[in-house]
Order: sequence, then C-alpha cells, then structure tokens
Amino acid sequence: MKKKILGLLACTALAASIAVGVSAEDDVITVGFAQVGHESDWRTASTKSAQDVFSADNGYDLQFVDCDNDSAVQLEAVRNFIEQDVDYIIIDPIVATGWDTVLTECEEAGIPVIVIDRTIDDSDKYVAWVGSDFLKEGIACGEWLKAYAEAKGIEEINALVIEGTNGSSAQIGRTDGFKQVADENGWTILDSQDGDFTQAGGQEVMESFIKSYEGQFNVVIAQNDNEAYGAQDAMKAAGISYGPEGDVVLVSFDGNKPAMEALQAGELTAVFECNPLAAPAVEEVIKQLEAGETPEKTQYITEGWYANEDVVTSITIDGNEEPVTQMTDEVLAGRAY
Ligand code: GYE
Repeated sequence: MKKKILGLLACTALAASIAVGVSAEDDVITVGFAQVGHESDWRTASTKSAQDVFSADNGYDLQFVDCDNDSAVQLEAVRNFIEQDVDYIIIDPIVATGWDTVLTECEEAGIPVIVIDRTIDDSDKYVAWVGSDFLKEGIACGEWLKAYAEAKGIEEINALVIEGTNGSSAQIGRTDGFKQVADENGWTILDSQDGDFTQAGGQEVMESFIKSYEGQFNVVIAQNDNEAYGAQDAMKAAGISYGPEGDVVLVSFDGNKPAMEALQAGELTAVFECNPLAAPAVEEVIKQLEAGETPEKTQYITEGWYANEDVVTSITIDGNEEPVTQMTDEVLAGRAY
C-alpha cells in the first residue's frame, strides 16, 4: 500500500528508520485492472502488455479481472478493487456509458482511476485516459477507400459493416468515422450489424449478410481483425472472392501480426491499425502520480494505415497528410505484436 507510506518515505532520518521496519512487500504498488474480456487478438496483446509492465519484478501486484464482455461484472470488479483498497484502478470500459456512480465511489475512496483503450463518455472522474482515436480510424478507412476506389476505377461503393461490440467507444468511433466519409461521397451502406469483435460473430454476421445481399456488395468493413477472419470464412464458403485480387474489398481494424500477414498475402485489402500496447504509457501516468505530478488527461497512442498494394500512398485527415504503408516483408518483420 505504497500511498500510505509515501509520506514516511519522503521524510527525515527518523522516518527512514521507521521505513526500515516496513517489509519489502509494502513498497509494492497494487494495481487493479478491469479488462474487457478475451474476445480478440488485440485484447490478448493488451492483456499481455499490462501483465509484462505491471509484473512483480517491476514492483507491482496486478489484480487482473477478465470481465468477459459483461458490464455488470466490470462494475463489480471495480467495486471489489475499492474494497481491497488497491493503489490504482485501470479500467478498459466495455461500454462508454454508465460510469459516473462507480467512478464517484473510486474518487471518494481516494483511488485514482486510469482509463485505457476505450473511452468513458459520461464521467470525467478519472485521472487520465490512454488509447486510440477511433473516430479518426473510421475516417482513415473511409478516406483510403475513396482514394482506392478512384485509383481502381470502382464507381459505386455498396458496403457492409461488421461492427464491434455495440456501445463500445471503439465501435461508435469507427462506425461514425466511416459513415461520415460514406455520406460525403454518396456511398451506400447496405447494412451494419454487431459482430461483437469476435471471429464467430464476424462469421455469423457475414453469413446473414450473404443471405440478404449476395451480389449486391463490393466492400466489407470488419471493425476488427477477428471479425475479418470470420468474414473470410463465410465468403470462402459462399464462393465469394475478396482482397485486392477479388470482387470484394475487405478491410479490418487493429492490425495484429496475423492480420498484417493476411494483408501481405492478399487476404485483406487494407488494415487500419489500433495499437494495444498502452500499458507502458499507463505506467508513466502512475509514476507521475507517485511523484506528485499531474499527468496529461488525454493521451493518444500513435497508429498507422496499411494496404496490400501501393496504389494509395497517403490520405488526408483533418488537413494532415498521413502515409499509407504497403505491407512488405520488411514492414512485417518490424511489427511488435
Ligand atoms: O479493436 C478489438 C477489441 O477496444 C480497440 O476491442 C479495442 C477493440 C479492438 O476486442 O479487437
């Protein structure tokens, strides 16, 4: 329970002699992490990143709860952390709303909350958020598709969207960002359904899309890699070709290594990265708090845009030109996750 002995450690020789009597265990920082679940490769990488950073060797006691995509379980996990009087609470919010009451309880208990990855949209009672700009990811996808369609002579866009878990900020941002560009360009979004960020969900949604819209669509937007794998299976089974050589443009978000390999192999047309390695930035926040400093409240992790071909090499978002990187052996070799 570091926060309770911080004052002592900061003091005089007398305090130092008291601190000598404090066992090594008391220096350990206890961190409770209410993780979304284990639905995707991205999530596995996020969990591993937190376990690596908040390890016993690094001086932490990580209390990890896999909330299995259940908001009630996640609220309960946070309340249990309060009960245990942990030093810090990390929340990756399954959904963006419904947080103010429990965050008020954390505040009253004097436990700083750090939000990671997905955002909380109905409360500001947390010290920092570290994650990705999901709206920008959706816009990037749309801007890339616009440039790609122009370069390839694709005149009409009839898109199907396999959404992530509805109500999560990742789903909301990616949906809104893509829709914004679709509306600007008069594209048709034939349908948009929740695949829950899982491979099974992606496959199920794609199978039902094929039943309803076979022959009518030329773009499938999967809001994460795993849903894209499910969509591939469904399209393969129905004899529908996809990827840069196929009839359907298939894109995903996240860009974990298997997806980047699939991208290079022509099984995906483009990938909009979302970086799961936020834990080092969260540790920085904790170090700043330990030092009595005030961390930046909103911290974005950098990410990039990738394609199988080099027909589109950059896109412009909010007036800024951003590169689109062609997936090659070299780029693949440099990927950290
Ligand atoms: O895209 C998906 C995961 O919140 C950004 O959650 C994250 C999303 C990610 O299940 O794969």
